[in-house]
Amino acid sequence: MTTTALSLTERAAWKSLEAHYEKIRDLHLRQLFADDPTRGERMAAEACSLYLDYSKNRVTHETLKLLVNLAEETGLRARIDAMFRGDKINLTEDRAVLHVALRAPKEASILVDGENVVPHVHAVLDKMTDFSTRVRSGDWKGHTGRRIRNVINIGIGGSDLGPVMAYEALKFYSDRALTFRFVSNVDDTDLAEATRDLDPAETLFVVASKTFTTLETMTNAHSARDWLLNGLGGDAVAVARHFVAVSTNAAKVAEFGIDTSNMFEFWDWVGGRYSMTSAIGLSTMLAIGSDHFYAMLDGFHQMDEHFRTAPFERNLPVLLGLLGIWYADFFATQTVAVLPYEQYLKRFPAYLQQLTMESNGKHVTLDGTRVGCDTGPIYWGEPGTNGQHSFYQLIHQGTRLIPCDFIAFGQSLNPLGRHHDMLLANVFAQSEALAFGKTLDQVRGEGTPDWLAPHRVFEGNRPSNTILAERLTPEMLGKLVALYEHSVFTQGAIWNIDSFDQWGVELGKVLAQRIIPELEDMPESEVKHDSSTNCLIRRYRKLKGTSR
Ligand code: G6Q
Repeated sequence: MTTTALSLTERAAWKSLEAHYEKIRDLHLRQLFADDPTRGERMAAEACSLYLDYSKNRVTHETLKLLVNLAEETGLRARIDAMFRGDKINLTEDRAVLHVALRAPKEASILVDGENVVPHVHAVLDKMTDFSTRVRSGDWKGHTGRRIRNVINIGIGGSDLGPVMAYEALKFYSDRALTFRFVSNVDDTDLAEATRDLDPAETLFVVASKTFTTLETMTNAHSARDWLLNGLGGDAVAVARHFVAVSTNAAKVAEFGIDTSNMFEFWDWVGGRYSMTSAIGLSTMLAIGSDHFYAMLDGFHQMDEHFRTAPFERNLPVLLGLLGIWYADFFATQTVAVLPYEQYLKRFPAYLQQLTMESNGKHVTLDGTRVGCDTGPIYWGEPGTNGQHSFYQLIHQGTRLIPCDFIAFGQSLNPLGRHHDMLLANVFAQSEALAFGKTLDQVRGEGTPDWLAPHRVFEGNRPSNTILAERLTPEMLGKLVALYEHSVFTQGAIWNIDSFDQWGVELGKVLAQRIIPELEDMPESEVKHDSSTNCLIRRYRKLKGTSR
């Protein structure tokens, strides 16, 4: 058998990790820290002004060495090079994966099918800059001659989560004279609430859709157009001043009635969930301006370069990815909690859910065989300190092991007295409590009655990473997102799965298309699904009043 034919769990590096796991699985972080007083300093890495403390993980130096061996043996280096070179590493869709080209400097050259894509990227960025400057300055006027004061991004999935997350994360830097809303759900309420208090004469819609065929986005875009035309007297020429598109599909954009000179292009080598630095970021640029947007791109690029060039043992995304594999596949953990102690990052966990779970929620390897180990874990989280008063109980004292990523900044963007020290004291206290806990002896020593003592014990040995940086800037957000993008890449490469397709979202879409006419056009027709679906459809017909 050749090396490449080996499945992951047959590899020597994997087997060494299995044996090593048996040896250290019960080692307590208390012990590890007691044995090495410099652990907290040594088990940390810093790059691009991001500090990663990974010392509170259930690992030894040996563990890290073995994990790095695994990365090397599975060919991570070659996979990284293939991505940056523009190889078609998204095998099932036969596409290159080049979000890194979206933040490459002007002089860079990255070839797709023999053509340098970087000039195209910068041409679109120039066009976005010109447009956003005109909107922000009031030079771009609506149909009635009034300036734009409201921007509504209509998109879903990758065409929504990045823009929403970035808008929330960078609100501090945004133009507060403009109102931003994001409509994604086909639920009528989403669009109704987003438009209810706005004046159509001052509202710009950004229809963000790679394919320009997505059911939710197209339905919302058509209803938005109706809302606009109703408000502006029905003259269809108004659409040109109030709708722009972000898409790869010029034909569909024109069919919708948007002037393609108001279309901002991107390309099939940009995956939806990797698209926030493409024209999909138009709403972000409208909010924060082009200088801040370029600073964000620069942050992404710095982390891209770090990922591409740094040795694995000091490579932040690689370390984060490897630690994730250690827990998911050896400790059999099911989830990862992402806990930003920064209010502006409130949508970051939701964004990461798509990035991680759509990318690595796969059960077959690139060659189509079933994987031999668990792949992508479930990501979830909320900003701190709120979670401390709700679900942290389970992380501290429940029966499941939940690795946590704490994210915090040295400076608040809105300093208010003692708030920031209190916030940071809580991050440090949480990771300390998780790691070291409180023993029965300690609890008893505090005079706790015997019957109560077990309830007050914290076992500890609950792992976490802490990511610390100076302050949340556009550049820092870029670094942070790229850190996670590349940690997802690291894991996907080692699991040998296609992190860039999403076939799992297809079946539900197809079935919905089949059911829609059964609800709309043929309310009395016989339904031929399973008995549960039939029953639900009949009941819905009654509830909506189209059938008895
Ligand atoms: C992301 C996925 C998915 C996609 C949406 C929207 O990686 O591909 O979330 O972004 O389905 O697709 P459109 O941009 O084509 O409307």
